Amino acid sequence: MRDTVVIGDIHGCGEELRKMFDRLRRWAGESRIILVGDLLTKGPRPDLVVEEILHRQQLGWRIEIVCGNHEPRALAALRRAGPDGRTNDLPPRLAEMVDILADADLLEEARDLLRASMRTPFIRGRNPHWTVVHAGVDPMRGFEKTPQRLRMSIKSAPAEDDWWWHYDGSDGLLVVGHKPLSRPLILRRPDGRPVVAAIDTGCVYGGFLTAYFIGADRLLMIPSKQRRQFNFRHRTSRRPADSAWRAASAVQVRKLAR
Ligand SMILES: [Mn+2]
Repeated sequence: MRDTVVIGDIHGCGEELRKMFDRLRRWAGESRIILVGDLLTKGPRPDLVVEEILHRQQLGWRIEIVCGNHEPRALAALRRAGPDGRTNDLPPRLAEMVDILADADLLEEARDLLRASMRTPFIRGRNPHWTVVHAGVDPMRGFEKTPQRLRMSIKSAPAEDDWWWHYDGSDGLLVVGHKPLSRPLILRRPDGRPVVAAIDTGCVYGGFLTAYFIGADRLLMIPSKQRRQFNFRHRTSRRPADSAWRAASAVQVRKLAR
């Protein structure tokens, strides 16, 4: 089966990524798999994330990585750590990531993956017209005029509307991660077509690792093995009355059969 499958923020959750890839085996040969960014930081198994991606690529899987806001940070830390993985002048969480990668002898491979992602600010396709980008767009400016820095990092303050309610839809379907939600959010146009798919479901905070199939308009969710944390904002803001979009109910977003 051919499709384009987008996987949300992994954040060092290697075991969950391995499960996801196992479940994607029947699509992998012909499909395009896009990781939405934020691969290695925060979580316990950045080494397994690197191994899994390389292993599947060696099997011929087409896996592409869009740059998240954590990619430049992680790459800078790896560069500073040098070939021996020195961590003395790094913040603790990045030092831990470097240590884990150094123990697994994957420093160079991790650097190569991050460098490749930095050359991929977003990925676009047709039928339907879609764009995968890490965080989103400034709805006032539209995709083209939103600076890349903001496309990688836009997030509403607690009292603000999330950007997706005010996005005008002119850049087609946007598939994004970055803001952890307790459930994936699919916004639909009045005719039912999807216009936003937000698929960071906080795997590293004990939520899920979520994949969205663009062609099939379906979700696949892998439960996290991480400790459940409740200190992240996990809901979208209320739908403003002037938004043209509706959040799809659970019935409207079908998951793939197991
Ligand atoms: Mn992010």
